Amino acid sequence: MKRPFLNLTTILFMSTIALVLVFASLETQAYVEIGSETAVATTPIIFTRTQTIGQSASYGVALGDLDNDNDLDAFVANVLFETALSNTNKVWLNNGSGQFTDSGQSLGSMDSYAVALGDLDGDKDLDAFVANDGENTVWVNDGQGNFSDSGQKLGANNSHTVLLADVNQDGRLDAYVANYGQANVLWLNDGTGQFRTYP
Ligand SMILES: [Ca+2]
Ligand SMILES: [Ca+2]
Ligand SMILES: [Ca+2]
Ligand SMILES: [Ca+2]
Repeated sequence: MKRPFLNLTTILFMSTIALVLVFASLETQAYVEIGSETAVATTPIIFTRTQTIGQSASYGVALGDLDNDNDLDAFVANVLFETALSNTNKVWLNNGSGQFTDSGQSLGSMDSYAVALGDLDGDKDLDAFVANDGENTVWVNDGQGNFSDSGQKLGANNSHTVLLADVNQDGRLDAYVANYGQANVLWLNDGTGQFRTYP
């Protein structure tokens, strides 16, 4: 009787070899992909200095489209450092290519350490909550990047930073203010940009 060309042992041996080759292929492919990611990750990221912006003692900055022209502008929080420097906060407008010009506004005269941008009054433009050494202030945007003082004087602490988030899930941005050497304060927004402490 003629023996089959491939017996069971041969088939098992060849299957094992095939599996080894498949896994070797997968491993090689994975190595190449990981190698590619490594190559991307090690590509140097180079920043180029293009512009000096203002000459104040600045402690904080937030970026957002303040004048609704689809580019990111800057709201800068300043403190009084030397008499030659202004401590008023500044709004710098982007020309769309990353070049900033002074909007000409001088917003407040307190020592400001931080600013957070968000639509605090629900009219679709970005307003500003400024953390000061003293009372915190809220600045309302007219939609063109021009800000006016809401008149609120929130707390009297040495506030160093502020974050905006809807902490009580009512659809309105609230403010978490971090104070230096004093208790931090949570301010709840009534939806019109008016804040009260919690609870
Ligand atoms: Ca803009
Ligand atoms: Ca607004
Ligand atoms: Ca507004
Ligand atoms: Ca809220």
